[in-house]
Amino acid sequence: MQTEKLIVSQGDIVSRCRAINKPGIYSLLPKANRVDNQLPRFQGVLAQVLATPQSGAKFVEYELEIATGGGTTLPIDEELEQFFYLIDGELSLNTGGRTHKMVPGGFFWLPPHTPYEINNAGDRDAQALWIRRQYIEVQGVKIPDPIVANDRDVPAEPVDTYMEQHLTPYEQLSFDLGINIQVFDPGVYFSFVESHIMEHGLYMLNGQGVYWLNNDFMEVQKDDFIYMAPFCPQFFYATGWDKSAYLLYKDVNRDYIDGL
Ligand code: UGY
Ligand code: MN
Repeated sequence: MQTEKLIVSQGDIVSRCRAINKPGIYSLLPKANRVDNQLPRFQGVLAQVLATPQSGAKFVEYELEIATGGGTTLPIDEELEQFFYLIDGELSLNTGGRTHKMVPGGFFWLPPHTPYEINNAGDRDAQALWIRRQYIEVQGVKIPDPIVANDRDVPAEPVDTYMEQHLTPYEQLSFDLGINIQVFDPGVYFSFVESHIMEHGLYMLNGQGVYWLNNDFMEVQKDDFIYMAPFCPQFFYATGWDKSAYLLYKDVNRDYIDGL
């Protein structure tokens, strides 16, 4: 009986896998196909690795599942700039001698060498995104101060055919990354096919749609992750009945000769 069940599930790979990996072009990593990892400096925390230099990205993005009572065991203090976004649950953040209570939509950006600790004092698991990269300093441009805020306090402005919230103010040259939430009404699609030097880490927060990447169409939904390599042609149609939204990382404001 058990053998029979095993054979049925083994014959079902296609319907259980929407993951696509096209190195140097894009990858789609749905929640169902991700694997949990432990991380040093944390306890009660599982990390799903979404993008790393091994996948061609110039940043690292993780999804963290933080159990009640879990969090950092040592302050995180490293040379990298840090962005953290709380999708669900409650966390406390200690940094700069202050404690901040984080609720869903809460986020922070910290410059290199700004120690912090996080802890889940809530009564359910917390789900968060953690993005880190090497900050590229520019002579004469001051490194920005930390930002601790919630996306409900960030205004949305029209960009192209959709609405966009800038969680980091990427119009300021001091920021070398842009973290935006793009929000689409059902049926909305881009006005043009984008192909640009910036790479993207895209996490679907809500809704669903069809992503078109380098000539491939794929349906995407909440909790999917997409990595887009530089110059990958990209287009999005929002489908379904609710608004769709995703959190989008991109590298900005630097001379690309820095990558040589
Ligand atoms: O700003 C952007 O690059 C953005 N519109 N790209 C995307 O959503 N794929
Ligand atoms: Mn883009």
